[in-house]
Amino acid sequence: MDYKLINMKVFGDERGKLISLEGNRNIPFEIKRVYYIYDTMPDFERGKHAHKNLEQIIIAIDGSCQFVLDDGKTREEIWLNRPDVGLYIGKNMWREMRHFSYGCKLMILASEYYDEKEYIRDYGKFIEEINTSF
Ligand code: T46
Repeated sequence: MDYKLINMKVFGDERGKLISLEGNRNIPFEIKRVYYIYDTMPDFERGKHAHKNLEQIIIAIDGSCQFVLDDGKTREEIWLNRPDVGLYIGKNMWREMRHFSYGCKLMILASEYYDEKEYIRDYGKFIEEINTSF
């Protein structure tokens, strides 16, 4: 399973907390794109796709949600609920996002520019791709 949770260094004092994210330093790739997701209601699910050529770090800046991660052989559930923990997801990993808390805000750092062509949005095709490329 090509994913891991990364604990970010927190600079905290009586004024509050600050976390710095730097490409090729505490983020294990060059950051080409940043996007964020908010206002997703608890009954809705997102994701349900894989990427052929994309690495990402996802941080729950506020609130929580669950990620289902699947490499075609194993399926695991991860809760994201801390602004100081980033979820790294490598290439060829199916992901689903669900159980969004009210007010959940996710910030995502991506290794590539947006390219719809490199999404695999069909689970059957994902399994086919995994079996043909390995
Ligand atoms: C992922 C999870 C965690 C763009 O035009 N540019 C972008 O950079 C992105 C990310 C999306 N879009 C468009 C494509 C769709 O028309 O925004 C719309 C919603 O995207 P999508 O349905 O793919 O959103 P999610 O939340 O299902 O998935 C997103 C990312 O697409 C995906 O890479 O890993 O968040």
